[in-house]
Amino acid sequence: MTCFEFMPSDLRLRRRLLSAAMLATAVLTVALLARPLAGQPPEGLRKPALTDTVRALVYADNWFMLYVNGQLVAVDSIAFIPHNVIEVDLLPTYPMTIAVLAKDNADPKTGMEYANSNIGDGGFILKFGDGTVTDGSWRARCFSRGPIDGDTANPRVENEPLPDDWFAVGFDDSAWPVAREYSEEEIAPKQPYFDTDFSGATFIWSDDLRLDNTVVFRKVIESPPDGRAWTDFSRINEVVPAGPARRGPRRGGRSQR
Ligand SMILES: [Ca+2]
Ligand SMILES: [Ca+2]
Repeated sequence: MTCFEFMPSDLRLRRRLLSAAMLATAVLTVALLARPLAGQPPEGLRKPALTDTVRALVYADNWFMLYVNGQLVAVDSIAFIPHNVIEVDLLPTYPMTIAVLAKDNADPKTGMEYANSNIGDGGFILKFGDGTVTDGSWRARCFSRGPIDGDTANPRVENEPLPDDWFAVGFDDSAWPVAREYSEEEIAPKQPYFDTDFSGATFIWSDDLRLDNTVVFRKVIESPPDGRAWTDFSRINEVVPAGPARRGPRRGGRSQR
């Protein structure tokens, strides 16, 4: 016989309902605590290694700056010549939004180079270690062109300001034209390009290789082109990484990163 049997029936019913509600609340609380909430970083995320990175190869005629997922990750260290290849390592996160500001060498007032004696050509090519490459599916929008009509005797330029957020992940480029593909013969790249493996990638620019001097390229890579399950380390600073205990300074005084 329980104490409930001495109580009025409606009171016993309320007590039982209250007990059931408390038990259900406890079970739900335990269940919620036992699994990570949506949007929280996974527990035990290991520290990334260089093997988790993709190598980015970029050749621009003449200069570029590269944003990945809204972050500036590379700037061509040589503004004009010699033509060079920039290589950097990236931790990939997908979808991956790539945005590039590319510039041909051109006087902003004439669109010409070499003391306004010549109209130079542009050109851009990119290849990532995950299989990402430039091709005609990229967006390409020209923001500075000249000399208009190729008129070198009376050179004029047309400039448009860049949108403030041209490199942002959520920037709407859907109304932009797609890039035009160019052959190696049309671009005539210099030796550093041939010393680098750009196989599978295609040179791109906007419609006029000679007169379009400042071009923004954008592309969203929805998933790894190589199909590899790349680990997303974008939230590594929100968790304590799993891994061996941190060691003290090595001989020579340099501490482990
Ligand atoms: Ca030009
Ligand atoms: Ca050039």
